[in-house]
Amino acid sequence: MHIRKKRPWEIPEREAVPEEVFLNRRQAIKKLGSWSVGAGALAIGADPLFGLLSSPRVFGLFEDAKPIIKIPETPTSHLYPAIRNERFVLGDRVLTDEELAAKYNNFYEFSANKDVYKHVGDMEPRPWQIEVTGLVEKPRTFDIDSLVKEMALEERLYRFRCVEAWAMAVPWTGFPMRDFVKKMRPLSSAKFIRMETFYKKSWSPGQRYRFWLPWPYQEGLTMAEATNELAFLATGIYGHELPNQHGAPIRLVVPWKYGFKNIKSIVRIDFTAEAPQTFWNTLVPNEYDFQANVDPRKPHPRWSQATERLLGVDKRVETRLYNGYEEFVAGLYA
Ligand SMILES: Nc1nc2c(c(=O)[nH]1)N[C@H]1C(S)=C(S)[C@@H](COP(=O)(O)O)O[C@H]1N2
Ligand SMILES: [Mo]
Repeated sequence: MHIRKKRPWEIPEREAVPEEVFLNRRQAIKKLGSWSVGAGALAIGADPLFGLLSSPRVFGLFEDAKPIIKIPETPTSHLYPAIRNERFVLGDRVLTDEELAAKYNNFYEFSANKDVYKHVGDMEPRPWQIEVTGLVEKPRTFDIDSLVKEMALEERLYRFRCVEAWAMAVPWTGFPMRDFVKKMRPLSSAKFIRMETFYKKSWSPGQRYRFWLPWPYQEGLTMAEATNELAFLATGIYGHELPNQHGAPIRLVVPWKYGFKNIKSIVRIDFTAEAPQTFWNTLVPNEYDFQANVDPRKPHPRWSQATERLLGVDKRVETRLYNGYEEFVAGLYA
């Protein structure tokens, strides 16, 4: 095990701040909130005033007395942070600020704008089950915490590139999709893996009001892609469990593909013989194909993909083929 310096986002998790306390102390919080901006990553919960309260863990900046980052207290919380796998390094960029990543999301179930974090409050990441169906030896339903206990968690730093031409770099915690596929013993007839997000209108303004969209969100990979070393099922980010806006309690991370392939809040994993439908391909087939590999030479019909804007950085950088993961995945597409 490596001994390393504490990273800025590894601030100890602080205890809770129930909403009514915040509402009562709205003015004080506003002051603390602006003070926190100057203090960078320092958590508002670090104030001893708030240290007495408990669960769920909440930290970061506050807006209108609402936490931006809310971490559930769960039976597997003690497994975070996990040991970093040093094979995956960023190389050409630094990690994105945690709060920036938590405020600039795509999650159509909650919002079509970059204010997802304001609308995820009704979603409950526990209890949570993941149904594994289709062409496997033994279909099975996992409780999220038993699944996490069965897999070996690790941390990986990955670049991440949205099709909208912004990019970030974050530390994910989770396990290789390959390990999960092996555990399920797919039949030889299984050629694809289809994944599905929750369909629950009481949580999701998108599913209530944009009811004509092809819910639930679904995505897919070929079996070769799903068993590539890079394909990752993330249950955490920045050294703790995923907050809702990042796809709690489990989401896909395939860093050589555009962001929309990285399906969030998975409830079903289905092994299939045929290529599955996907949410974005169903909606706009000429703009979002099944493969969706990052490729600077292939423009989106409405914009160039040659460069990208790094969140929190004032300049654009050149987009790399397969988002810079050529050595891992080029063989898949030869
Ligand atoms: N269920 C679901 N998963 C989703 C999306 C979505 O709208 N719904 N958006 C995708 C897109 S377009 C991107 S860029 C990433 C964003 O992940 P992040 O918000 O954690 O950065 O989530 C992907 N996964
Ligand atoms: Mo995206």
